[in-house]
Amino acid sequence: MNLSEINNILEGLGISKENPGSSTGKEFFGAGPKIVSHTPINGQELASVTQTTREEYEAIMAKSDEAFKVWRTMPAPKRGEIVRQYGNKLRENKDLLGRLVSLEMGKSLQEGWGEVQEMIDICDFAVGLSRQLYGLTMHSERPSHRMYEQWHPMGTVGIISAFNFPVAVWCWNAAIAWVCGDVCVWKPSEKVPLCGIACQNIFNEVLEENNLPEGISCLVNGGVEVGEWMTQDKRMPLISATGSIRMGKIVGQAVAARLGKTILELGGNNAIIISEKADIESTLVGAVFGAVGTAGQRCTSTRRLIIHESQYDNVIAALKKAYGQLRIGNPLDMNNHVGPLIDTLAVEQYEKALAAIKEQGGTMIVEGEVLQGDEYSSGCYVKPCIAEVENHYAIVQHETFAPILYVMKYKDLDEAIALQNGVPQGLSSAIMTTDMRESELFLSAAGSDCGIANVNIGTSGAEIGGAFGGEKETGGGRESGSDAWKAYMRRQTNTINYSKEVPLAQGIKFDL
Ligand code: UN1
Repeated sequence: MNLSEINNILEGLGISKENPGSSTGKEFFGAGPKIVSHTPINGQELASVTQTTREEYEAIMAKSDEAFKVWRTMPAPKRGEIVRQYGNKLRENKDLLGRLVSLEMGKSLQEGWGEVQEMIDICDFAVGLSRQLYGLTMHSERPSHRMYEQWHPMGTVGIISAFNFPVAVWCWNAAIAWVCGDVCVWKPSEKVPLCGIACQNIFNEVLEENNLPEGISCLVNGGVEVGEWMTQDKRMPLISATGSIRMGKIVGQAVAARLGKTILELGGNNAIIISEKADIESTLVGAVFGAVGTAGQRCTSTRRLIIHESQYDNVIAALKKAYGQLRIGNPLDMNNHVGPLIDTLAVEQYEKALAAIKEQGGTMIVEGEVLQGDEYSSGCYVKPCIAEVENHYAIVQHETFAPILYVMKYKDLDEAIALQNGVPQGLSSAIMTTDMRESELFLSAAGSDCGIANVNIGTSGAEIGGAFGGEKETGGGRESGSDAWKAYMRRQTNTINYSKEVPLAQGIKFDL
């Protein structure tokens, strides 16, 4: 990677060296202090954005409120048309935006492009959805009465996204919220602010070409303080937040205190059960990609393998071999499997976790280390590692956002399911088996307690068509496909009387 390549990516997406970080859609403004973005690839400074000030935030909220009044009355399929245009612009910008994601976040180029593909796919999904925001019709108990329900837009949706999916997760929320008639204010992670500028730039073009009011898509930047303005703001009926469980508890409580709504996508502690009836060859791909892909920084990353005792030695030998072949380095180089962690703080967490594993009684099967040398000059590269542990260790119960894979043995499937469920988080889970009885038990009410439960594929790499999210400390929110859209709208029940009589419900008599 060289400087001219970086400049081409930034320039191509309309990003300058110093970017105002607040936008209502018409233009950018910014008087606040700078947030400087560095690439974890080699530590180089990329560009800066300004932090949103309170005055700017107020201006944005005023514009989003105005825009909502227009946007909510536009027919949903017309809103879908705007989202279709945005999706098309993403198609045109897929290469550059994917590169920026890799550059700023450090994930592999394929995964950077994959994220933009997810954005395009959710736009397509949202376009179709814009003609399908269906309500139900019910039979009234009263004669000549009709009952039905309809879904109305809610207002301004606050979106707080995490560094690990700098563009896709915002778009899952925004594309659906827009067709639902909501307007959005997005606070990207302060670790990847340039991705936010790029997405907003692309949206601003659509806004201008369609002569739409500013405020449909707004951008704010900053840390905890800006997040707090949002969570405490009664003008935001819904906050959708992705991040750590710690953050989610703070956001959830702040929004609940004003009886607002939340969609929370928090940590995972995802396990794959590898049964004695597993096809080991295909199991390995899902398990290794799940554990080391994105350097273990997905909510859906595979953290634990629960392996049948009869397969244990086999699987461990195959894992050791696979880990020995992993190429770690610049994620823009397509030959590498594993890129850097997001920053040196994440590296510290990784080191702390390694120490905790040993302290709590774990045994390293593949040792971890922080990599040194020219190629690793950012200090953000770590070696994926594997530890044999017991499920109850505090460190195993906790999500470390790094490529650390825990392995443990089981004898019978009930025990394996209990181990899989025996953590505070409940996002993604999988079983590798060719036995139908095993897979059905895993998917039954007595099986996995997670929001996502897969058979013969790993825990990561969910498609946009399904509802994405998890139970327990993962927060309970659902985003993306299926009927996740309902969380972005308010439901209204309507009863219409087309007779001259006024029969009361439950047969109550009230004669005047
Ligand atoms: C996340 O890790 O925050 O299932 C989202 C996956 C992706 C989304 C992950 N489609 O791995």
